[in-house]
Amino acid sequence: MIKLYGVKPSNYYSLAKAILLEKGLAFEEVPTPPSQNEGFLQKSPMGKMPAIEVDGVYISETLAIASWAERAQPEPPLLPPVPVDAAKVIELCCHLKLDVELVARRVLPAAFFGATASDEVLATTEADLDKGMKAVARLFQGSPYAAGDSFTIADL
Ligand SMILES: N[C@@H](CCC(=O)N[C@@H](CS)C(=O)NCC(=O)O)C(=O)O
Repeated sequence: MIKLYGVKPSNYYSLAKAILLEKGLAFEEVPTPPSQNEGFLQKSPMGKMPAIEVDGVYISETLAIASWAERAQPEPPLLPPVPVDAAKVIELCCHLKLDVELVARRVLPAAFFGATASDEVLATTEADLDKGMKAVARLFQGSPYAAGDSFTIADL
């Protein structure tokens, strides 16, 4: 049985869970907060969630989990069959993760948890986010790689 480590408020945990659900793979959720404890670092080397366990092997990073799931359970596909199209879906995922989500994350504590962000952090985040959103918008123009006829990892 596949095990999914992490906790529900995490968007990345939800992403891994959605992949497993879409694939119809049976799994057990093991509530585990992110941690720098040795035990968790063996599952996820940065101490981040999610991680999954497959036959005693731990996999962290949601794109790695998606890559494993696509091969372990090809149906329903979450990547297009044509290699260049599959690469474009992954490209879109990378820009969403690295240039939008990871940038916006800088100000999440201020947005949701009562922390304060300096004017400098707010200004650089806004500028970087604008750039990231424009990059994603370019990839979306006329693109079948997300919000198209077939459901892909980029939709998730
Ligand atoms: N690149 C990672 C990101 C995972 C991630 O950032 N997880 C957050 C929760 S949403 C986390 O565990 N944060 C705790 C920490 O950074 O120590 C992935 O795609 O799985």
